Amino acid sequence: MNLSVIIPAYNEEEVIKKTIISLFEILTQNNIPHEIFVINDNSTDSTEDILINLLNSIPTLRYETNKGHNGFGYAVRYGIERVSGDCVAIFMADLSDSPADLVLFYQKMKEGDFDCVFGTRWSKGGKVIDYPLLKKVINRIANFIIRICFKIKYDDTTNAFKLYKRKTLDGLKPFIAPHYNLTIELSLKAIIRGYSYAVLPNLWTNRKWGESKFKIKEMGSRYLFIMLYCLIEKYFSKNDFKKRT
Ligand SMILES: Nc1nc2c(ncn2[C@@H]2O[C@H](COP(=O)(O)OP(=O)(O)O)[C@@H](O)[C@H]2O)c(=O)[nH]1
Ligand SMILES: [Mg+2]
Repeated sequence: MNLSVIIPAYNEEEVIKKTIISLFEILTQNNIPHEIFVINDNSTDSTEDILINLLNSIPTLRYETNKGHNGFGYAVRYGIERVSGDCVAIFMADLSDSPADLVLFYQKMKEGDFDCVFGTRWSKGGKVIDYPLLKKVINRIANFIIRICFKIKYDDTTNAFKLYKRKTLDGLKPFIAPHYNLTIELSLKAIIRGYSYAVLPNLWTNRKWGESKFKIKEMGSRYLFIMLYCLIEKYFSKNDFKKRT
């Protein structure tokens, strides 16, 4: 099972090299056939120069600049359209997610033949280090509302780090979300369309380098929009978009 790792990156000069090298090393040690596909979003710092240099030493690295509209969601969607792996991970450039967890996600998907593997940072075994307090309060409220509305037990829909089969992603189209809200669009659609998923605990560490691009004020209404969109699909679409077997 070939793995494609999609990394959206916007101005990550301080950390992108570390992220790629750690991923490459751990995936290679575990004999996981993979490609690491970085989507650079017209970064204005030296992210692109670093990527060009790394191409010489990391044989599984590929990068492209998304010249279209900028944004986390557009970058991830750009990647989804261009990867070739049987399964696709979305992984953050700032090394907030743990490369070791990706190996566990991959093994879980392979062993159980799951359509998706999702992480939780909040249930038993999951962990966060230096999670900003305001963000945490909003995160827990948002995930609680999602759990009630969608009648699910999974408590970390907003966690961006997830693993999907490529076929599953094909079944989640058309994609709507341009920004961070793509994270919940993909996972909620996977759940309501009947794709199987396993949940594993994962570790999230606040970035030690660079700056967060996430702005709650800009994203709040966008998350609500996508959540309502998925709710409408869940309750009114008569299962027209369900997984076909
Ligand atoms: N390609 C692309 N990546 C982005 C954009 N905004 C954020 N990212 C990446 O998305 C990931 C998460 O963003 P981050 O700023 O760390 O958000 P936070 O962890 O919620 O504070 C990082 O890998 C960023 O480089 C964007 O507009 N385009
Ligand atoms: Mg981050």
